[in-house]
Amino acid sequence: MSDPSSSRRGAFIVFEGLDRCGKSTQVARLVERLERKGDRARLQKFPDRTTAIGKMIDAYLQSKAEMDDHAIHLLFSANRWECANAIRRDLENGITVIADRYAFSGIAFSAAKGLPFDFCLNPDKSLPLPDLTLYMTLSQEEASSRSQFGEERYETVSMQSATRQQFTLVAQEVKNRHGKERWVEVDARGTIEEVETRIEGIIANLTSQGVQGEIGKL
Ligand code: T5A
Ligand code: NA
Repeated sequence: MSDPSSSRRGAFIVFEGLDRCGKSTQVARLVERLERKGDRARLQKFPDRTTAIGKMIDAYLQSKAEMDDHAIHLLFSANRWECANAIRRDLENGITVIADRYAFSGIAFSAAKGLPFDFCLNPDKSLPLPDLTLYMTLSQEEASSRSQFGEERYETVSMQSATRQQFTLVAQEVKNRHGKERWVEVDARGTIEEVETRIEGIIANLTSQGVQGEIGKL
């Protein structure tokens, strides 16, 4: 008899949300928790500021470099493409990949600056499709009160508010094209532990059992 678990692969789980909503905190705790349990998991941060492209993005975000809006948009996407093969390989090898932001940030932030939505969407098409995206929601008042808000380029109230509107369109696009079950909102209010418990409830099955079937395409 064939082992049904052999056809399972790792889950690709993405965390999204506006700046300072607590993504990195939750992603780090999740990966640690999985590893403590003995599961294989890997954190993938976007932008990945360690690559050559990532260093250009970092300089832009810190306002140490200026760039055309289209050009920086394509660099954010290129930064995902340079990581795409490693993500696929890990998923196929049964590793859970947890991403701190992904293409959805790319679309929402660039569209918020006024670039056409379709232009923002196109460069990321065919990237690995997340099995689940957790969109963390927090009011602007609460996000702005968290430490270091305002240090990087997009951390202004007007930019965050425009991005919040674009994320609504991105969510609709994902649900229409890939199914409602792939995009779930998480209330990011409350203590770190309270948010963690909410997240655990949502992803428990995905991380413990893996996923059956091919990796989809964005
Ligand atoms: N971007 C990104 C694009 O324009 N295009 C793209 O394609 C991509 C991928 C950098 C910017 O790049 C843009 C979006 C961004 O503007 P980043 O590197 O993810 O993206 O940004 P960071 O500055 O690292 O992260 P964020 O600002 O988004 O913060 P997080 O990760 O949401 O929040 P976190 O966990 O660092 O927490 C923020 C603070 O709050 C505290 C933490 O201790 C920390 O001090 N905190 C809490 N406080 C109270 N209660 C809780 N529950 C808390 N949880 C965390
Ligand atoms: Na972060």
